[in-house]
Order: sequence, then structure tokens, then C-alpha cells
Amino acid sequence: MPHYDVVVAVIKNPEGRLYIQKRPEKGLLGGLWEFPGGKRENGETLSEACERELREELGFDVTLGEPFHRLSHAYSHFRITLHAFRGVAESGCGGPKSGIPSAWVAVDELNRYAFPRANRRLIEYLVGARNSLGLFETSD
Ligand code: DGT
Repeated sequence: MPHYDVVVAVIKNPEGRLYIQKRPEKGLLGGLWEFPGGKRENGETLSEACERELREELGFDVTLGEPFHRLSHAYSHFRITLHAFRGVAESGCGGPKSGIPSAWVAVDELNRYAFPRANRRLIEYLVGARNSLGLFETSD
């Protein structure tokens, strides 16, 4: 079974909200929300891959930080290791380069969005670690 290293960025803005975007309706995991990122290509380090994916996907600048969480997940035809990096958007609430929907959400709102199965443990981690990660809770 093939194995891929997948890098994603958990990007926060000055309000402590996180950037998510919607995968295209057609294709693998269509219509689910995700953190921006993708598969590492041959010859890239994980952070190089993450920088590239963000350049390809996002219409705003991100300062990429360290990987802070890693997990493995098996789909029916392949396995992934998901590496989550911290990212900081220095200003405002930018969006994707393409026209796909996106949102800036508080960490406690993440569970209102349907994510790929592999993200469940990452989101649980984010909710549990929100204070140490400097993420804010919503007041509603
Ligand atoms: P490609 O070249 O069409 O295979 O696509 P890539 O490398 O741009 O990226 P993508 O997003 O299709 O592949 C990432 C894999 O990881 C895919 O099997 C879905 C899975 N995955 C699970 N959770 C996430 C997430 O939060 N973000 C991203 N980007 N992928 C996720």
C-alpha cells in the first residue's frame, strides 16, 4: 500500500482564528473542509513541501513555524502520515488563490465543519492544547 507524507498548516490570524478551506466537490474527500497543504514530493523536506503548498493554494502570506503534531491514518488504498505545522497570518483574514470557499474559525468551532477522518485526532489535539498553542475560545 502506498504511503504519503502529507503536510498541513494550522494558520492563525491575530484574533486567534484558524484558516480552513473546502476541498473541491469532485474527487477524493470532495466537499470536506481541510487545512491547506498536500503531499510531500520527492526531494523536498517537510517544511519545503508545506511552503510550496501554501504558495500554491493561498492568496495571503504566512510565516511558517515548526511542526507540532504528527499522526498516521490508513485510507482503503493508501496510508498517510499527516504532519501539522504552525503558521501565522500576519494580518487580516485572507483567502485562497482559487475560488474555493474558506473560513477563519475559532478552535471551538472546528467541530461544526466536516473534515477528512484523518483530521479528527489533530482537531482533538488542537482543542486540548489551545491554551499552549495560543488559540482563543469563542465567547458564544
Ligand atoms: P495531488 O497532487 O492531487 O495528489 O494533491 P496534493 O498533494 O496537492 O494534495 P491533496 O490535498 O489532494 O492530498 C493530501 C492527502 O491528505 C489527501 O489524500 C487527503 C489527505 N488529507 C487529510 N486531511 C487533510 C487536510 O486537512 N489537508 C490536506 N491538504 N489533505 C488532507
